[in-house]
Order: sequence, then structure tokens, then C-alpha cells
Amino acid sequence: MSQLKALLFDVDGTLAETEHDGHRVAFNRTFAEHGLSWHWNESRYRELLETSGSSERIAAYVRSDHPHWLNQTDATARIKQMHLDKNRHYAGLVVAGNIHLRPGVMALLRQAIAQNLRVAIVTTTHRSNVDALLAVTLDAELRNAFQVFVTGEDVARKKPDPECYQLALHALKLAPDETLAIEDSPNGLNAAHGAGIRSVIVPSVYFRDCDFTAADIVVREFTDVSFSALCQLP
Ligand code: XBP
Ligand code: MG
Repeated sequence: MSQLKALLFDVDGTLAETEHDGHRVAFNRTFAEHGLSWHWNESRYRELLETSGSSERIAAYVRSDHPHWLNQTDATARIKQMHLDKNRHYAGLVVAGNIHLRPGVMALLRQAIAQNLRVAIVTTTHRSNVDALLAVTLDAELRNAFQVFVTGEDVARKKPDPECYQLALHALKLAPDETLAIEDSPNGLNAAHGAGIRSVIVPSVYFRDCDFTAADIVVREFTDVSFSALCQLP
């Protein structure tokens, strides 16, 4: 196995509990703003998280729960607008201080940088959501340490498709076994493994009951694993 050269960080659920503390709340604010009676409670949102990407998630929900709503001619445009509005509400929640890094994320980043590991962001959320979160939770030095950002706009197919990880490997000019993905979800695990990349899973709240036996290591929080243990994964 080659020497580890880069850590590839997912964002939603991994750096922070963004789905729980941010996106779900923002979706519900958006639905109310659009005059819709739709409301995603925790258990419904858990099911809907199987679809990555907000426009795709809203469309999947409407197909299942309100199929007639799709008959209107501007249904696609309305979903697109809801996605933009959801991201505006999400950014508001971030700026208001509702979303915090998960314990141990900052320490792991600092150790990686001190050991000359490269760090990248590999997410299927939009770049604006990543920028909003990093601006509030990291100082400029740590933000600038990320050499590569692959976000939802960069891919044709979102997680669990491996495309985002393949793009990151290409941008970093690294082989899969020189990198380690850090993820929180089954879709993230499958995306990383589809690209041949090993994975550390730190399940986020919605995915604590999932089967992650295919992962290389699973820990409850970042504080439960040492940096040297991550570097020495077989
Ligand atoms: C992230 C997502 C995203 C977020 C919202 O998945 O599925 O859809 O819920 O992002 P992962 P957008 O953590 O596996 O990358 O609103 O930008 O779509
Ligand atoms: Mg995630």
C-alpha cells in the first residue's frame, strides 16, 4: 500500500451535522415561504437523504408524496427556485451560529497539515454551502489549506456515484491508495469505494444505525481515533 498523501473530506454530516442542524430546517422554512404545507420531519428526512442533492431530493419527495404537483408546467423551475431559497436559509443558519464543526475535526485538519498531508473537499453539496460553512467555522489558514474542492456543480452524477472522488484524484494527481476518504453516510462510503479509495466513516446522526462493515474503519466521533491510526490503515 502506498504512503498516505491526502485526506478527502466530505462536508455534510462529516465536517458538521449540517443535515440535522441546517439543511432540514432550511428546507422546511423554504416550503413554508413557498406557501406549501410540506414538512419534512426527522424520520422522513432520514429516508429522503438516500437521494443526494437538494433538487433531486425535492423531486424524489414530490414524485412519491405529491405526484400531481408535478403536472404544472413550471414544476422544474419551482424546484430549482426552492433549492436556491433553501441554500439562502441554510447560509442564514450558518451565519447565525447554528452549525458547528464536529468534535475533533479541527484537530485532525491541523495534524494533517502539520504532517504535510494534502487536504481536499469532496462533496455533492453546492459550493456556496461549503464556502458559507468554512467561512464561519475555520480560520483563513485552515480554509486555504484545502487544495481541491469538488462540489455538486462539478459532477453529472452525485454520490453514491464515484465521479466526485474520481475528479478529486485527477485534480490532486494521486492514486486511490494514496488517499483516504472521510465520510458519514452509506452514499459517501459507496462513492469512495467505487473510486477505489479507503474510507473512515464517522456516522452522522441520521446514519448511526447503518451497516458500515465495508468501511476500513468506523468511529463514533473523530475524537475516538488517533491521527497515527488513520495514517497506518492497511
Ligand atoms: C450531501 C447532499 C446535499 C445536501 C444539500 O451529500 O446530499 O444534497 O443535503 O446540498 P454528501 P445542496 O454529504 O454525501 O456529499 O443543497 O447543495 O444540494
Ligand atoms: Mg455526507
